[in-house]
Amino acid sequence: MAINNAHPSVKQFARKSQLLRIFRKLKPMFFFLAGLVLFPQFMSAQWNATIGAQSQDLGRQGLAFLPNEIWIHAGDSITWTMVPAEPHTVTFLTAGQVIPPFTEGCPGFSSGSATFDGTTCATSPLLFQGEKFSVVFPRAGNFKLICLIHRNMTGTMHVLEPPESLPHDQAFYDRVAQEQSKALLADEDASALKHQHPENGVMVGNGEIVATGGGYHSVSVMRFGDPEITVHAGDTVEWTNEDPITPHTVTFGTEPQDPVPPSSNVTVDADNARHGVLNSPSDSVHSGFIQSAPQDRIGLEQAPSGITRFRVTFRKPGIYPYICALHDVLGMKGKVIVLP
Ligand SMILES: [Cu+2]
Repeated sequence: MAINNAHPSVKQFARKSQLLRIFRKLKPMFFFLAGLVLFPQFMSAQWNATIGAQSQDLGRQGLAFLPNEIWIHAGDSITWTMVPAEPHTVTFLTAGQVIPPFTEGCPGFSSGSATFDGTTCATSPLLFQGEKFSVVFPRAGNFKLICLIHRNMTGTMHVLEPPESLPHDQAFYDRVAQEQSKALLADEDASALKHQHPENGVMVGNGEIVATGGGYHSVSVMRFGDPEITVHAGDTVEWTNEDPITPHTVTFGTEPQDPVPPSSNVTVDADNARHGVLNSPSDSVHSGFIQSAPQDRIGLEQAPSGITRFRVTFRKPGIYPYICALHDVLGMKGKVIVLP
């Protein structure tokens, strides 16, 4: 039928049915767009954040969720990407849950992604450089984020109901992450040079805790202050950990299976410092964890003072290499040269 020559009502009908056909074709798209306008909660967003920062020589580690405070809508997800060589976890415990050891998870681990609404804990396994972990937050709430390995590495995720507006966009968080990462790595207070040490004294790491509105960051210098020190036979060298949280070890010879306790040939001096004696460069001695005391909290039993010092007396000349059993992969190694 030639529509142009047809009766007006026939033309109208043809146009209507044409429109109807177009509408039918576009109907799914139309309802989808209308749905997004009327119910924005169905349009879940995906946010990005990073974990950790490090200096080029790996010696300075920013132990931090960057940024550590993010506002999102219920239904949104956040993907964390690992920057440093030092491993971390992305962990959301339930309110009041006792922090479990990282080897056990909370208990167990989610691989790749998890959902967290505050009722059941969720944790990634140890995450290594370049790995990602995503968490979907289906319900509104304010949720604390922790790393199971590092104390004072915390954050807060604010999950809001969709009618509430979000204060920041992804570009803001990217900028904050970059600035905080730079600030942590540039922190001058966490510097070996600022601290005075007695003769034959070696600093074993150093660090600082930084608070933000969302929680804590910390920076740790994973290095021996004087990586090479020269003494004489009969001298004693003293190592002191000045990091507020990170444990380190001073390990000569064979590395023990469990790095936490000292080796059996270590005694304790009157001032609570651990002490070992080496008769030859082929002997082994291990400090165990030397670490500052955990932070005290009112209402909880006070923590005992930390065991932060380790001394070694060198009986014979020689070259004595040593490592921190926890951070040697980051380059935390030293050497004692013992002259006659
Ligand atoms: Cu260490």
